[in-house]
Amino acid sequence: MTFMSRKSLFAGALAFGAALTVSQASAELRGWNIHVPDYPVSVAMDKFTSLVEENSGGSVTGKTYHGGVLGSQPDAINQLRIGGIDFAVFNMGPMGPIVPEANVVSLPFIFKDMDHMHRVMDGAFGDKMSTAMEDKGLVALAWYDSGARSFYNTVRPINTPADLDGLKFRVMNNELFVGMVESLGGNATPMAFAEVFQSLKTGVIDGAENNWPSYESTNHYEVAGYYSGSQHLILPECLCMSKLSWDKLSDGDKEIVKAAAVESATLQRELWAKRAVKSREIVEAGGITFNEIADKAPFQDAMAPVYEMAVTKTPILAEYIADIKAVD
Ligand code: BDP
Repeated sequence: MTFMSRKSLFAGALAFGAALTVSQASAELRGWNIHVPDYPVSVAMDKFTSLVEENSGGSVTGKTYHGGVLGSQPDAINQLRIGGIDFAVFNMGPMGPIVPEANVVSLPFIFKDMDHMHRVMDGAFGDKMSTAMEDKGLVALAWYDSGARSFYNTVRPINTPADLDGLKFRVMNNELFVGMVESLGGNATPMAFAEVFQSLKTGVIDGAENNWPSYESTNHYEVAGYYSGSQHLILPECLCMSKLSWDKLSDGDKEIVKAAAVESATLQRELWAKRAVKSREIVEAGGITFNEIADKAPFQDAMAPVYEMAVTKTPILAEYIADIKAVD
């Protein structure tokens, strides 16, 4: 064998190797996630992909890109719809601008507590929501937890709506959340999750709202030390797949993916409950000032215009609100 032919053989082998890598890479499902790798959502998403890989004998593989490296949530929802990413865990809050029916779970105080939210989402209502999402190119595989969101800020404890007066709060991308803060007398600005820490630090905003684990994992507690237990939003999160990616799976693989998603949600909910306790301990040890809100009625009463705005824009929400209220 001449030197030349050995060289071309080597080049051919390299090209073959590269082609293999490319086709393997394109077969791997890409997952978007906003959270740091040790967050309950992240650990559960890793469980999801490992179950899928194991149970499909490696014919379906996936990798989740944690920490929001694939972009902000509103962008990622659109990317998922066009198949730019294959799966993701989305908070249902920023889902409303794409799936108007989803706004029902973004109505403040709509759920009595986490257990009520589970009963609703795990029942017939969850299926209704999935259908509405599927019409928009999003296949809802399972529902994850994200606790209850409360207000926090750099200035003072919030005990009554009047305490929001003059304060500017970051909200997730949904006009309902702007309405929510403004109906309480504060100012609101939608902003990407990744920008909140710096904006709190530099005073671009005075506060935000989130659950204990996100308040802790983002270090927001280090710069906004007043956390007030308003618990105004209990938002489920969705492990979703792009309908375009879903439709490419065989029936057998669909079953495997769905079962893995449901199993990952069970793990996520267990991890969530533990992390909520741990995160609260961390931030309290870190010196934050926490206050319970003794009387939440003025906050709830102030939400009437938000409900009205939502129903006027999407009349079917009246029926959805009744569905949720009918679940004990
Ligand atoms: C967290 C949610 C995450 C949201 C984030 C936010 O898990 O999906 O992006 O809040 O406030 O609790 O943007």
